[in-house]
Amino acid sequence: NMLKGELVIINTIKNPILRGFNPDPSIIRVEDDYYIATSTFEWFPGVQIHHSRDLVHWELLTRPLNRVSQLDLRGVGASQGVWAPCLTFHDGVYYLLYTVVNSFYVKMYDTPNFLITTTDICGEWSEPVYLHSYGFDPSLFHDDDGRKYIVSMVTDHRVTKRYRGHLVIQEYSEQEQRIIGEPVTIYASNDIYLEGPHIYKRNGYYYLFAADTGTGEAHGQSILRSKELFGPYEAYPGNSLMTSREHPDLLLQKSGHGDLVETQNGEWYMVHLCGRALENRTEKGDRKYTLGRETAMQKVEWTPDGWLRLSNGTVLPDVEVEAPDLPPHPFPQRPDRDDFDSDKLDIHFQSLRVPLDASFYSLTERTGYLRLYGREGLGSKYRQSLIARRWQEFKFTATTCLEFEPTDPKHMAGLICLYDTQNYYYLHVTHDEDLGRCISILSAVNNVYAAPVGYISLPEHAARIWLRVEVDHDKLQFAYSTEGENAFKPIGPTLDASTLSDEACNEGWFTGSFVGLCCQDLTGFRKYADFDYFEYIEEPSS
Ligand code: 6LW
Repeated sequence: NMLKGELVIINTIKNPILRGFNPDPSIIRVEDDYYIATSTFEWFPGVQIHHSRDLVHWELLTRPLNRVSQLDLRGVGASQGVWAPCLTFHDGVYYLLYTVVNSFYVKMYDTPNFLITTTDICGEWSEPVYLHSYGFDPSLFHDDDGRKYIVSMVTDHRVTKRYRGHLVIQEYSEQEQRIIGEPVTIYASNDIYLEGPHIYKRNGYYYLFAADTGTGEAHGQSILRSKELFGPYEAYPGNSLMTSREHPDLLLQKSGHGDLVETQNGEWYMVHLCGRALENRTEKGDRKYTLGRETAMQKVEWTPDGWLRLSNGTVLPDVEVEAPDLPPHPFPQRPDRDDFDSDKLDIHFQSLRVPLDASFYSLTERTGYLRLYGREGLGSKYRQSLIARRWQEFKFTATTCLEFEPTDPKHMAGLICLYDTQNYYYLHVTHDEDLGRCISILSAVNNVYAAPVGYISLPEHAARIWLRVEVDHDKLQFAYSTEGENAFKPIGPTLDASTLSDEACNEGWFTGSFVGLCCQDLTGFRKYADFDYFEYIEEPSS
């Protein structure tokens, strides 16, 4: 870092650049602007797009799949939904390809792939064009002659019994809005499994850039090349050009699933997914990743013989990476507290599978409050009244204050830490036949439910109840107050936050943990809760 008078200019990229659940990054540059798209699975709106002008500072800009006509995830399971977007830009048009996984547990995976376009990345995107259901991780390549090709990863065992997965390429007709080419296999191997493919053309070579060896701790990034688009592709000597698989001590584990970008000044960078384990270890082991898979960036360079390598001269991803020669472009700091004064929900919130039903929430019925009308239970894969944001650091505190007058045990509202429909810790206000209005914790660990403190009655005069959660690595502690923000007292035991992780959750393993607000009313009488604010304060890890 350089010190210039009072102003500190940060000229280092600090990884991960997109913290918390932000996997499968795909990057483009459009003149001086950089955009990264990441996967969102069962969370709505679909696909996160972050923006930067210096590769150091990033801001969440938009989520393109924001209408039910484009994306309706009702019924999809945990970690299904939107996988691995591919963002490209050509002749003034932004193209986004993605998979919507409906089932992934049978031999015939149901993985329809779609394409949407726009000329304004922050504006409305088109309705989806259906491509095929032939595998996943589709990527669009715009060849110099104007033809377009889609390369995807195919795992259908009916097609080839010999391979766990292979990569196929097919021509796409923009005019006809459909695939027109027969699939041609451009990579197949029984040893190294490739996915998340992208094709680039440079100095007479087609490069096939793909993730290798799954998305866990053995993950890596491979590169192959050919003079012909349809191959044969020759592999980079030594295989993975980046991996942390032999180095469980590195901060950035699971590194792979990369995409490349060239700056205005001819420097090259690779974005890739990574994971930070709850505990740093020197040997491999059963480690948990509560923050899910995140996005990092490395500096790369082309060798004289036309291969790509990390600029640090190794295959290991760095935490601190030399920033490009671009003017610093920081974004304004976001407030920690959302007072719900706007008539729109803050961009950091997402809902499950579909948008909140307009008739089941309001930011205007009571000024300065989020009113959530109770809806389906937390196990529902259909219409929940729930908004949440990602955990982005190992240590954070989230606080809310609500007003809620439940009159039935099936009325609940409160503060939730959750991974999916089977894994959460829920501090909530509810009604008990003996105690009246009361507070309790519901915990779900792989569908096994517990109420670690039972029901604690709340004083009748207390209209406002403050709820708080403090997470510190694998420790999760709830607290509440009926006397204002300075009178919190812990409630319940310290809970095990590591159960909310990719590794611990049985149904899904691709997302990451969230914290948020929700309300249930199974009686159908639309009991509502008024939330005055939501505050999320994290402690950056070193
Ligand atoms: C992604 C694919 C993968 O689409 O995980 O393990 C999927 N492989 O590349 C979700 O991130």
